[in-house]
Amino acid sequence: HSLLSLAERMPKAELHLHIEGSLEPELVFQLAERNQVKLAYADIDSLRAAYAFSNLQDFLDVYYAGMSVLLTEQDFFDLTWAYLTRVQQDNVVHVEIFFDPQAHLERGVGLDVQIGGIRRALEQGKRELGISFRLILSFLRHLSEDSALETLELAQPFAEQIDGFGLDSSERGHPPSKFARVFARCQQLGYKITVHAGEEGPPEYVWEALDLLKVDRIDHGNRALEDDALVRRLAADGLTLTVCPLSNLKLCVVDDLRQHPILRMLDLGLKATVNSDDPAYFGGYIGDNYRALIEHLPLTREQLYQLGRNAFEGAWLDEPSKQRHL
Ligand code: ES4
Ligand code: ZN
Repeated sequence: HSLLSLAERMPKAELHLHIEGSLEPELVFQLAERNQVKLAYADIDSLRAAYAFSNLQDFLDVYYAGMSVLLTEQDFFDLTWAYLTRVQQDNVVHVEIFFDPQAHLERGVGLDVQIGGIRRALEQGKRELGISFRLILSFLRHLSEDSALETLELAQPFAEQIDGFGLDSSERGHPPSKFARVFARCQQLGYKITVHAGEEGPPEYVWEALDLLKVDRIDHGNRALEDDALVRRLAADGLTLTVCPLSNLKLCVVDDLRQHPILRMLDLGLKATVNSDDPAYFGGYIGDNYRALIEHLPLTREQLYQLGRNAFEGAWLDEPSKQRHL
C-alpha cells in the first residue's frame, strides 16, 4: 500500500499531545520503583488491562493515577525524552505539547520541576533530533476558575518558557464560559489559546470557545459537525481542529473508525489535523493514527497531504519556519 509508506515518510507536526498521556506502563513501573510510589496495580499487565474505557471520565481516572509516579525533574525529562525519541521514528519534526500543572501541584510537585524537566528534554530534542517545539500549559476544567487563575499567577516566573494555554479534562458540565476571565488574562498577556471542545460536549461549547475565549485552535471539535452554522464559522475563520482518531475510538466518541468524520471535516472546508492525544493509553502514536485512518477510510493521497499540511499551517510557528515545511 503506497499511501501507507507515503504517510510513514511524510514529515509531521503533532499539535495535540498530553505529555502525561505518553507515559507508557513500563515507565510507570520504573518510576514507581525509583520514587517508592505505591501503585494500585500489581504489574504492567494489570495496569494495561485497565485501559478499557467507555467514556472520557473512565480514561481520566486511570490517566491521573498513572501520572502519580511523576515527582522529580528527571522524571519529567525521562517522560518527555521517551516521547520525542519515539515520534522521531514517525518523522515528526515539530511538536506542540500540553502539560497539566495542576495535577502535579496537587502532589506537591512544583512548576520549576515540571517545566524544567519537560523543557530540558525539548531543548535536547531540538538539538539532537531536530524536532522544534512549543509548550502549552493546560488548565483542568473540572477544577475552579480561581484555581486556574492561581496557576496562571504561579506560572509568571516561567512566562518565557510557555507558548500558550489550553483547557482539558472532564468536558461535560464544565463549559468554556466557566473560564472566561482566566483566558481573557492569557490573551491580554499575548499568549495563544487552544481549548478542548466538542469532544463529548455540545456544539455550544465550541461557540463559547470561539466567541468568549477567542481561541486560536479547537482541540477535537467533533461535535461541531452537528451545527451547520458553526461549521460555516469554523471554515470562514480557518480554525485548525486537532483531531485524534484513535482517542475518539477508545473513548467511544466514534463507534468505529469507518465512521470517523475526519474526511467529512475536510470536505466541509475545515482544517482538520491528525494527532495522538494520549498515545500510551489509546493504542498508538501519530504514525499509528495516520495508519488507522488509511486502513479504515477511503483516504486519497491529496487528503493525506492536506491533513499533513494543515498541521504545519495551524502550528504556532513563525511564517518562515512554516513555509520551510510546506
Ligand atoms: C484528554 Cl482525550 C482528553 N480529553 C480531555 N482532557 C484530556 N486530558 C488528557 N487527555
Ligand atoms: Zn486532548
